[in-house]
Order: sequence, then structure tokens, then C-alpha cells
Amino acid sequence: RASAFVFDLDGVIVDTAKYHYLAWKKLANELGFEFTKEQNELFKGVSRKRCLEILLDIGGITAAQEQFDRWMVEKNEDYLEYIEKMDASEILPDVPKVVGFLKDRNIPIALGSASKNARPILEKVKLLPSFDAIVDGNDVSKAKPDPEVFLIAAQKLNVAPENCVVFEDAVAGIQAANNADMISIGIGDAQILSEADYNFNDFTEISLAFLESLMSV
Ligand code: B16
Ligand code: MG
Repeated sequence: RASAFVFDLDGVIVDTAKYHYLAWKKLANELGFEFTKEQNELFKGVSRKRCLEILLDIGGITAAQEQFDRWMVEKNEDYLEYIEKMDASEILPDVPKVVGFLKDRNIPIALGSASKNARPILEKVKLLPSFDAIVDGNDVSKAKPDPEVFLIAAQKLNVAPENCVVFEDAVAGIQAANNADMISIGIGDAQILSEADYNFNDFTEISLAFLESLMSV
């Protein structure tokens, strides 16, 4: 029976993928090649370092470590300029409804994100106080689909992994939740996220009765 919920950040709580895209695209263009929205799909749930490796692969570019690190910093600085302007209006539809429902019932909730910018983003959209635990890119050594990020979240909430429900929008994230023995809920395209235990296009499709049912089975 579910007794805790873990939320991914990007693509679940806010749509920061569009800002990641603009920042990566700017770098690609500077380096003399195109970076498409389709290619950006490969970047979802993937660490910043891995994203740059994929980007340079697309452009057929090899770089020394120092140059690689400078590009990572440059991309992040551009990304942070977008984050700076975020506010609560960027929270995805019905996320506050679900978070509020869980809080009202004293159900612990955690964040389980690959992003090293998770805390400032949650602060910007005023959701930081709602979370009982935050596990982000600064806390993990193994990226999704490794279950580490979600297992640390369960540990912080003091709940057994099999009693945790994970909301995820990335294939690697659903796999990480499954690898952690948690109940996985795919948010987005059900065909892409076919490995999830349950699928919804977004939170407007998730009824409170459904959440109740997870907590009573
Ligand atoms: P940062 P999530 C992930 O967040 C994003 O989906 C992914 O596109 C990004 O590269 C990664 O965070 C790292 O982000 O550069 O801010 O550390 O979906 O796991 O919340
Ligand atoms: Mg995500």
C-alpha cells in the first residue's frame, strides 16, 4: 500500500525542458550545428554531463576536459537566466491539487530529480516548503535508470521502497522507479512510458479517488 509519493521535477512539476532546450540549442549554434526539439527528447532525465556528451556527439565534436567543463558552465549560466524569471504560474496544471491532497492527509512527499538546480527552481515556484525531502543531482552518484535517487528519497522519508509511488516523465525515470521496486506512474505519452505501472497524460487526469485507491490496496 502506498504511504509516500516521490515527484520528478522537470516534466512533472514544471516544464523546464523548454529552457534546457534553448540553452543547449544556443551552445550548439555557437559551435556551428543545429539541435532540434526531437533531439532534446534524449536529454530528459539525463544528467548535465551526459547531455553535453550527447550534444557534442551530435555535432561531431571532441573536446579536452577543460573546454568540456567550460561549456557545461556556459550552458548552465544560460539556463539559470531562464530559471531566474520563473514563478508559481509555471507549475504544471493540477500539480498543486495533488500536492495539497497529499499534504492534507499528512502523506510524506519527496523530490527525486537529476537536476542540480532543483532547489532554486522549487523555491522560485514556491513549492519548496511542501516537500519533506529533496534528493537531486547533487546527492547521487548514479544516474537514472539506476534507482539510487529514489532509494535515497525513500530512506529520507523513512518509508519502504515498495510503499512509494513515483511520478516520472522520462523512460529512464520510470525504469529507475521500477528498479527501486516502487509503484511507477508515467506522466506523458503512454506509448513512450509503456513500462510504467500506470499512465496519465498529465495531472489533470489523476483523480483523488485514484490516489486514495493506491493508498488502500
Ligand atoms: P541540471 P529531472 C533533469 O531533471 C532533466 O530532465 C534533464 O534534462 C537535465 O539535464 C537534468 O535534470 C540535469 O539538470 O543541468 O539542472 O543539473 O527530470 O530529473 O527533474
Ligand atoms: Mg523529468
